[in-house]
Amino acid sequence: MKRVLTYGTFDLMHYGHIRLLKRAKELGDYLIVAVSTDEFNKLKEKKSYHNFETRKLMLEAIRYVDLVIEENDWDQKSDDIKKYYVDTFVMGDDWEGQFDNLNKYCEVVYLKRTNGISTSKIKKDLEIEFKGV
Ligand code: C2G
Repeated sequence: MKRVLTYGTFDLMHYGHIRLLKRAKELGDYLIVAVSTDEFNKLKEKKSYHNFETRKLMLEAIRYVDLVIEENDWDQKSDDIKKYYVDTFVMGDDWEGQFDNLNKYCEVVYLKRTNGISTSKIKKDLEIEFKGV
């Protein structure tokens, strides 16, 4: 069984996230997603619309996802790779090169980011659409 691991905030789940998760799953048989806790989001200077529990619930409902774990800090990745016997670590290519150090533990794959969609774009578009409503 080939095990794949990825990390993220996954706020306001959109098709860019879904496409990433789909392609990550296609690299193996079992996909683990580490979702940033609200506390870690503060460290990432990300304010998410949905809290951790909701983002975890939404990820668990996605057919490509087999297990959702917490992401609490930047440095847990190598421990997670060992703990879950991960074969492939995956991130979108906006992170290209940032996690190459993990290739001493497992394969590192960067997948093309989906253009034209992002959580911040959704927030901005809605702000414009509903300004003054
Ligand atoms: N993503 C994508 N296409 C988009 C938006 C996001 O492929 N249009 C990918 C990102 O590249 C990332 C994943 O979806 O691999 C989750 O994106 P975010 O929730 O924005 O995660 P991020 O804030 O990048 O956190 O330790 C790693 C961090 O937790 C990653």
